[in-house]
Amino acid sequence: MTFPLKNASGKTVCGFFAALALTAGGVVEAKSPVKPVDVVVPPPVVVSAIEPWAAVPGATVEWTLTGKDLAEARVIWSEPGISIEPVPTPGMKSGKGIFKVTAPAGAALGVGAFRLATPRGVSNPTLFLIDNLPTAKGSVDHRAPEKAQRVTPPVAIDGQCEVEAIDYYRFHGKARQEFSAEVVAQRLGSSLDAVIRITGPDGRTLAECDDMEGLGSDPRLSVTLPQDGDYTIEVRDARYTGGPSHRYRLRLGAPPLSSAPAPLPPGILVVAETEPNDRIDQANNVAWPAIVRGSFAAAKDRDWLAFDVKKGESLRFTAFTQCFGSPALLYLRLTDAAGQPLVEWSGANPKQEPMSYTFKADGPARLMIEELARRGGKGYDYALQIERAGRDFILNLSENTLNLDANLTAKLNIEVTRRGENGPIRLSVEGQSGWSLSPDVIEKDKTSAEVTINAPPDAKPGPCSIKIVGHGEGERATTAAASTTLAMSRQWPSLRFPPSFLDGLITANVLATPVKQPAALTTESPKPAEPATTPAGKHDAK
Ligand SMILES: [Ca+2]
Ligand SMILES: [Ca+2]
Repeated sequence: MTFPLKNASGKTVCGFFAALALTAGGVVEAKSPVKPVDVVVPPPVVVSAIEPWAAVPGATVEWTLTGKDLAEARVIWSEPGISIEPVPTPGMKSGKGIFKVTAPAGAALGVGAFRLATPRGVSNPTLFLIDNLPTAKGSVDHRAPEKAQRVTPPVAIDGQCEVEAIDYYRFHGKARQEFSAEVVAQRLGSSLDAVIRITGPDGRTLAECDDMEGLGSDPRLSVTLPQDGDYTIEVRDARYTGGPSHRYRLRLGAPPLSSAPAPLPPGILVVAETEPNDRIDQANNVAWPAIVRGSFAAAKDRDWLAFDVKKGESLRFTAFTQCFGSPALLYLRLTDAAGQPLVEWSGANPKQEPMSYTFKADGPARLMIEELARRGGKGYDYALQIERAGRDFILNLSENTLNLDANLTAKLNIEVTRRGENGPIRLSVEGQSGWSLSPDVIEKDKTSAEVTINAPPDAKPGPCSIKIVGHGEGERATTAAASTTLAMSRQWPSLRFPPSFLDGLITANVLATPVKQPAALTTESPKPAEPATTPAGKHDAK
């Protein structure tokens, strides 16, 4: 529900799915970077590299994972549903693992994720690409123009930028050939802020790109090759930084990855704008609450909507564009039936609150939607949520991976953004019975809380999925599942829009044989353990 949300590095993150699935959908700034929780048991399983960094639809590939404690690791969850099976490899060190990866033929290209578990705990989510291109391994000695790695597009290359270095690739191109290149790095959680440049056979620059709108800091370029000959692609970091956290996947010669809008959750009325609707008298009728999906197929497109409102009613209009890869920014103008402006809104500032308005009279209203700079074309898509602007709140969690300690507990912080709802918020754990939080209420007016999650004494060992839900009090009480965009921003500080399918998902792990954690992990003075006999299901949201 927080969306967009500033993360610790000041970039914007967006929880599309969760934002749409719940009543909340506002633009909110986090109060402050969340203080790391001192006593959470760190995930023992960490994946630092995947080679190749992609699964291929309809094919099986073999991944080599590099990381920490990968012995006995198995994949407990993947999105989309991909088979990732360990290949027993006698003699392999625990820092490496081989996995056989099979993606369904129809899997959509884009970012996927998985989690590993070992008998010692579960990992954070790890990101990879679903990609239909074959992979060529990056050379380690191609950091000078004369050492450019020879490649044959269409192909993808997994590489890593080093400090103050440029990676060079060379391919043979034909005159009038349409050619595109893109780097997928930031979108997979890499620290690399990639820049790409293509030079022709004569050494002249044909195109250069640092950040492509809608792709965060990842670049993409498309050119028509002017002549037959050898072309050179350069990849570097915008600040010339580098190292193991600066990995990338370079896609050459294939159509760019789709920036199609993410699929929407069921249960919300989704309507598509229909042309012609460029004039106010052609407005599409919309019954709200709804999400309107639209696109600016050509420059200067303009979409008008019409809907009924009552005097005193407050509506909120939340725009979604760049969080799903669209380069568009929206400009909105709410008018009365005659076209007299009531309020205007521009998406130029990502930190801006969504547009909301309290109507002063009954009657039909109109909404004009434009691209901010009147741009258009393929991929200039948007979604616009229209809902009642009520009193509500947004919860955001510091953790999305909880390895429970010997007391069957783990700690986490909850940030609360109150949008007119200042009362107490009761907390519950959904997905498993008998789990609870202590304290289980965020007090009136409080905007943060440190809580302990408690598994019941008979909790089944192993990983499980849970959600944390907040319940307001009073007549028009709202309920909201907690977002985990803060946790994802901590794991991937450069990732501008964490995958929406991960938002709100928490994996908790109960050790088969709980082991007391070393005291050094806590900075607090020893306290009696929380009773493991917290009444089961006391606040189970059912
Ligand atoms: Ca860049
Ligand atoms: Ca239109």
